[in-house]
Amino acid sequence: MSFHPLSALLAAQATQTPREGNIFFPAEASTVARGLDDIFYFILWVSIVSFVIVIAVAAMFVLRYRQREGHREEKTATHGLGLELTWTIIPTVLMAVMFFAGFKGFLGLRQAPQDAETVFVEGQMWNWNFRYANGAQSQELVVPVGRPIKLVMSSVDVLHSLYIPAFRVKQDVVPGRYTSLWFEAIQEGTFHLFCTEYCGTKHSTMITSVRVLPEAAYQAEIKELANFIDRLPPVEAGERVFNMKGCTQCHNITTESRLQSGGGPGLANVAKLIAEGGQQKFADGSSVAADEQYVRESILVPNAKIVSGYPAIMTAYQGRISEDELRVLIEYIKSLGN
Ligand code: HEC
Ligand SMILES: [Cu+2]
Repeated sequence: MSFHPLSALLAAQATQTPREGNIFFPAEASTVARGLDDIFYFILWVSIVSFVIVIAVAAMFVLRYRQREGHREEKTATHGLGLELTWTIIPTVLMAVMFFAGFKGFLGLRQAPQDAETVFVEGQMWNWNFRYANGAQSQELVVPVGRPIKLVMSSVDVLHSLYIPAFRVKQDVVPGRYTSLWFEAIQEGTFHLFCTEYCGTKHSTMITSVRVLPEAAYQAEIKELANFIDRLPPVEAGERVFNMKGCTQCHNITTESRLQSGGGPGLANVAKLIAEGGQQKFADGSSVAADEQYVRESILVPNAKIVSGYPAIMTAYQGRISEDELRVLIEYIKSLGN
């Protein structure tokens, strides 16, 4: 508590206005962004100045003391106490400032404030799903401005990593455990949120937005997002579930296949089969009547029957989708045949 210069430096950071975006960084849109950027610029400038000094002195020595006619090695001093203290103490102080500022910033990033609101995040190849305290779900992250939010994150398949550049926060999302991060947005607007850990063919499409809204608009938005299954007609509600659960990453809603880009069959095919009372054919040569039960199984346990000509890459939704969601989703898929 008595490290005054540093406390002053850090306190000054907290009260300064956030910068606009520039060549290095997007706009500073969270409470921690300004402080983290200041440390970055501090380290950057220390590196630039030291680089110039070291190179300039080295170049000067190379020129001045090079071997040439009429010059011989002279006896010189072996020590220069003043010089040695200078080049030890100054870098040590600079390093200490970097360490303490960085360490304090790191602790601040790890410790979510007590009153932070929790939003659960589920990462999946290749989609994000956000769940709010009132039961709402969304595919874009919606948050209020000026209030701390804690993301508690897990993955249903492989390692992902959630990154919001404008907030300067990033954290791995790991199957089989929770990781978390927190932030407080200080600016309304829409910012990028994406996966920054290579997670398969369509990793680069695992991108969405964070929408920062005023408190009242945020409350209205998550209220609208909750209980939509009870409010909307099944097909409309089903379309929302379809978008939210990442189905769009691998399926067209027409008859067109996505096999070429690592996806699955166009879902209008199965819809047409259901409408005609047809059979779906599978990789092992068997077939089954296309109906609600088949679609249900295809979603919950996709590998039970593999559609002929496709790889078994669809992740199982068993345990990750409610009966209500499943019901409207199936209604929506059936409607694609029209
Ligand atoms: C990672 C890519 C991927 C995602 C995400 C995905 N699927 Fe699939 N899906 C496939 C593939 C590939 C097949 C074909 C192989 C098979 O039968 O498992 C398939 C098959 C299906 C079938 C059977 C289609 C037919 O013609 O018989 C249905 C229905 C289906 N998916 C629905 C969904 C729904 C609904 C979602 C979202 C909740 C979803 N899928 C998410 C890749 C995916
Ligand atoms: Cu990912």
